[in-house]
Amino acid sequence: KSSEITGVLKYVHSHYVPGNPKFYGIAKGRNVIVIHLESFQQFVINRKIDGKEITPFLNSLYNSKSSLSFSNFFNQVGQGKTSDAENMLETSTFGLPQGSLFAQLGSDETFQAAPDILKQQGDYTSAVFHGNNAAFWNRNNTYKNMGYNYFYDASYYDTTGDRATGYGLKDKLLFHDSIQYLEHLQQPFYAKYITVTNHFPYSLDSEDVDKGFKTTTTDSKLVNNYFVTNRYLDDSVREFFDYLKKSGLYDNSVVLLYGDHYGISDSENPSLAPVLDKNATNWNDNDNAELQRVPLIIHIPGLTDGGVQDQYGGEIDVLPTLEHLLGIDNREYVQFGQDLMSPQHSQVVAFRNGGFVSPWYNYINGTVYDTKTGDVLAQTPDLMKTINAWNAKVKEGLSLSDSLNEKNLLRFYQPAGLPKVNPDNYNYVYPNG
Ligand code: GP9
Ligand code: MN
Repeated sequence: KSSEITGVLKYVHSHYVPGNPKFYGIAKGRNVIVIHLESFQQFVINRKIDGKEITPFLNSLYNSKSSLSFSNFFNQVGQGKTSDAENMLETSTFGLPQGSLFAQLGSDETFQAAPDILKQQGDYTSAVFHGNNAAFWNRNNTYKNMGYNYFYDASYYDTTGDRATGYGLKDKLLFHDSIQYLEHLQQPFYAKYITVTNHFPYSLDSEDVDKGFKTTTTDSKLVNNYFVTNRYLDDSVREFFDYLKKSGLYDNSVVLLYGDHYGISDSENPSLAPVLDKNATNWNDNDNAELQRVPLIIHIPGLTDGGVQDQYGGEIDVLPTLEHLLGIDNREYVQFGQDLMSPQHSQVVAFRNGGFVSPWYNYINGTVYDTKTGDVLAQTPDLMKTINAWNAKVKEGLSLSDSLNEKNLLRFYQPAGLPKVNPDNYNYVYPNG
């Protein structure tokens, strides 16, 4: 047992990169607000339909000099979808090769997770706000093992009639109706909002459709409707920011927004292609891989020299990046990602199925593509020396993360200042549930 955790520690310690001194600690002590943008993809950012922006507010955050925004940031989820994204952001370990880690292991797992790290290192109080039932993705159990203080699920809100869609309370209502709970949180807090309205099948009540917005007319109803719920999500976030500014919370907070995974599936991508000015003929695996980009925007009010960052990275890298912005030393923690702002950060981004993308080559289902041109490359011995080395590194990370999680190896390793979370310390109440 102890020998297995030793192997993991050896990997993560040699993989660790120090923060960028220019950004280390710039958000120390601030509230952290995470906004999980359901099914929201990068191609929507700054895109216009008939000359009009789809998501003007999110674009303004993305383009702001007060944000660190990432143009080559990829989702890395597997079958656990939303829950895999959450797991990567909370722990900087990968989801499982099959199924959802939350569902399969979340009830008994030892985590080194963001809510507990921030509690131990910065006296943070933590909460999740979500308009669906607590048991979905086994969140009710998993969050206790992550050290979340509070979980405001659907039972805290009126979700009757047209106040909810398929996955729960509409986003505008989630942001609005949760203010009463947010205002009671002790500062600094770590608060996560998991939105739901921009979820497949992207249906919206007519009262929520922005009448001034005209969507696409592709042959895919799904694609056309996707942009309509994108706009609704954009409005929801804008309204929440209005509140943050009015209440004064804005100035002493960091707001981190990210898309969890694709909204348009591979099979619909050819219908999407013309909207992206791409050619749908000969559409291939590499085109689908390139569309796995999702936004990551770390908005830090007061920052004046942020802006769009072009380095490659993925969801596994968010926690180390955030820790360094908050001035938290993560050297002794078991994390598979690296600070995106560190010049030493690796730009080879693993997918859960073992493929990877990078600024130079994409390796998808055994085929090597030139990232810039999309051309299939001949697998010469010279090229394959590089590809095989990266492939081995990617596989090593995934398989060590899997053995860490599947064998619950963090039971055997508590670094100084981070004692094991006791889930019995957390008791979530579900008032109307
Ligand atoms: C449900 C929501 C959706 O509560 O988070 O999860 P997904 O279907 O995207 O995995
Ligand atoms: Mn999701």
